[in-house]
Amino acid sequence: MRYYRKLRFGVPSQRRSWPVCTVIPILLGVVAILGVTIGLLVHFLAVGKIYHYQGDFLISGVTYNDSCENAPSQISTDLSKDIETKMLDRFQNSSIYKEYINSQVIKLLPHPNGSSVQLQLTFKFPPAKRGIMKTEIKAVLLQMLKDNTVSWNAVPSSIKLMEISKANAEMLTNKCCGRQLFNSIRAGNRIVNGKNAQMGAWPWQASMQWQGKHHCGASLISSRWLLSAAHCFANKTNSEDWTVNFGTVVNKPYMTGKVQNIISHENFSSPGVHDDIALVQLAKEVSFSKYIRRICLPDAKMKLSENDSVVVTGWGALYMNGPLPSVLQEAFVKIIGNEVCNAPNALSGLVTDNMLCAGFMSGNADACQNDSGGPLVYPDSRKIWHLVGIVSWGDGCAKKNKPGVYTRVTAYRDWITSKTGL
Ligand code: 4AZ
Repeated sequence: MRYYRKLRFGVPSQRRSWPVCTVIPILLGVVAILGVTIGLLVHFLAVGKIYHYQGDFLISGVTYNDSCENAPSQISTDLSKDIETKMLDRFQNSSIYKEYINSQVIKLLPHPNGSSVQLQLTFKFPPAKRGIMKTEIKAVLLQMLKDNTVSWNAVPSSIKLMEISKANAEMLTNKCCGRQLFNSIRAGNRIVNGKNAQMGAWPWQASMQWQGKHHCGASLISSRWLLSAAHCFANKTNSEDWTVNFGTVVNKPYMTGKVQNIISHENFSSPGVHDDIALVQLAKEVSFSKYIRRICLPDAKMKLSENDSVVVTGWGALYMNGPLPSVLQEAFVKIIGNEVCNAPNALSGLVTDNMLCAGFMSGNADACQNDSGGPLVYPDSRKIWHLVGIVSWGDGCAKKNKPGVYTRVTAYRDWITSKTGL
């Protein structure tokens, strides 16, 4: 009887213990599924993802030709700048201003009856909004074109918009000159007093390596040619001793190239450092990528003004007779007029019209040993970069009243064409 009772009570008591070891895993399972579902929902509905678009529209009657591979003409720059300014203003004042990241004109190409304008746009929004966003972006662009049918001869009905991958968005600008991977300009002054460059920030910068060691800088100006300083090659004329490295970390290049030919300026003379310019021809064409791109050559007539902001980059000494960095350094410096630079307490008449000075009269930031041959670059109104100087010489590095001296590239524009056809 006692046994029976135990059995009778045993059954329900067993039932009561069943949920403890089974319900917990089930509960955990349900919580996990709920968690994943909520996670997915949040991801789909709330977490922003970056989306890239390519846009195109037509301009009637006027032929523009800016394939972006060479420096744009003033007329192309003016139109592109106007389109970029109005596009930015339109998106920032639209209902999708929070999703807008940036937009730019890539190319202006000749087209039967006029020109075609190629745009690239970037937005950030949750995947659920993909359909509506495309419609809204197109509507904003359409309205912009309707408002500019007269000023640009834009054909609103021609607007096309296509979502593209991140890789394709980067590829749109790979062949362009003077385009950084990210067009972010960070002010910085600490090269002497430079700071580490970001990957892809200065994709035309090359390291000229002599017998496998960094010796000078150079700038990629086409798939086959680099521009550097003649004094880098003065006692090192054999092209087989030289290799060209591209990348941000000097001894970890993205790519290495062999040198076929070095053309130093015929009139280069070492003591006074006149005509300190040289062309380096690669044995093989480089293929442009997001990290390896060319710099735009300035028009021979381009004028710089005193105090214009420019950037010098290189793997040169961190101070006079100091160590070399492994990460590319960048320094934001200012153009200094030749008259100021030639003052008796400064470089006392040694700076010719074919040279330019950049830096600060107070010292601060400057190029130094082994930066020679490297680029001094200037951003135009659209942040497209132009090679205005080649690091050439100086009295020490970042010394008070002794700014860096650069070969003035505009003065050699025709010499470059005569040797390369560029
Ligand atoms: C050099 O020795 C050198 N401060 C290059 C640039 C400057 C000074 C020296 C400019 O190659």
